[in-house]
Amino acid sequence: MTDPVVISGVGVWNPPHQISNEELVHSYNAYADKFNRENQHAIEQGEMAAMPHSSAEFIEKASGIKSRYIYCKDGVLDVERMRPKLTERADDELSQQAEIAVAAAKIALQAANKHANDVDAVIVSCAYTQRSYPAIAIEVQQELGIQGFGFDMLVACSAATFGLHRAYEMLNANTAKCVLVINPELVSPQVNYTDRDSHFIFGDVATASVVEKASTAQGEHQYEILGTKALTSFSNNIRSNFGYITHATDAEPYAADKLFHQEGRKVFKEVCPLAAQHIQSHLESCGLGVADVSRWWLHQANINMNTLISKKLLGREATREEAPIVLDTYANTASAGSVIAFALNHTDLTAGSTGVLCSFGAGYSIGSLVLKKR
Ligand code: CO8
Repeated sequence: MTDPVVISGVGVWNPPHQISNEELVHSYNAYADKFNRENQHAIEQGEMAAMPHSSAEFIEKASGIKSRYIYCKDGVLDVERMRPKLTERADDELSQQAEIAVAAAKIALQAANKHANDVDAVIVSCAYTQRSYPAIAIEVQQELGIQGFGFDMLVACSAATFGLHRAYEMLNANTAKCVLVINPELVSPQVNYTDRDSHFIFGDVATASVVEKASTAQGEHQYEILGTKALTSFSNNIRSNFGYITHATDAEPYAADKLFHQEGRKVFKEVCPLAAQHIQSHLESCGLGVADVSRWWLHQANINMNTLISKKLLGREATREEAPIVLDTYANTASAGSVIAFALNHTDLTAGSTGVLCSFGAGYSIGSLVLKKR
């Protein structure tokens, strides 16, 4: 008898603070005015460009984002700082990223009806880890009291789906019995809040999923993984040059190129067709077609991208029930977006219903899972 791999529980941990578009735009515009005043002479001489104003209406129309959660609001809206003000923690204190990972893991374990001692592997997979070693996953393992092993993975926008892929393979290879895949997306420290093109895009969150064999699963809502598919194709259109090499190059470690930056239009044009093709061929390889899919848990970078991808797949716009959007409250949460969409919109499907969970973005990277409700 086959014993399929299932996602048996999923959890979302929301940070304590929120920032609306209006608040963000107010502080950005005050920063721009200050910059323009301080550089008035050079701007008038044509030696530098004036900073244009941002607009809450533009942000909502161009992205679907209205608000975002933030781990630490202190400092972000301060025109003298324009970045969160976090306190450095001592080596013997729980790191910020492990703290939010543990919070999400506890919610997922409860949903899966599991205890930490049922778990034997931890994957922390996200866009950034706050240090290289010891791995955040091992710190989480220690904090939760898990026996076994843990490791970190970085795949930007597709970190969550690629992490779930690895868990699926570990279960099928019998190298683990119950895997926690955690996505602590603490991205606000990498946002350039003085950049009009990207200051509004991101929010913080942590998500977690429990992956195990159906024979051990006790969660109320279980989803069998029918198949996984990954694709990467190198692109510089979404990039951050922050890294340890800067210590040796004498470059400014926090210059604009060391933070998130992108060619948003190019990303939009190039990634949408890639993602639609990828999903179509993944469904075919599982012996399914788009008409068999009841729900699309798509990456949450931009509402217009999701509309275009669903139009390419379905020949019409998907309804919000078919393809849920969480961008309005969460913004882009790097790899966690499709997992949030899944976590908040999976309990109502009936047994046998099929759904697609798919991420797309930086790398470029695309990762999908075809799921069936048990
Ligand atoms: N306010 C007002 N006007 C603005 C603003 C603003 N904030 N920004 C731009 N404009 C203006 C522009 O100047 C332009 O004016 P004009 O027409 O006069 O030149 C006009 O608005 C249109 O500008 P764009 O063409 O740039 O606007 P778009 O409609 O393309 O929207 C988006 C911009 C929203 C960025 C859009 O291109 C987009 O979402 N593209 C896809 C981006 C994407 O998916 N990126 C992936 C993100 S990466 C990721 O998901 C994870 C990465 C790792 C995590 C990183 C964490 C920090």
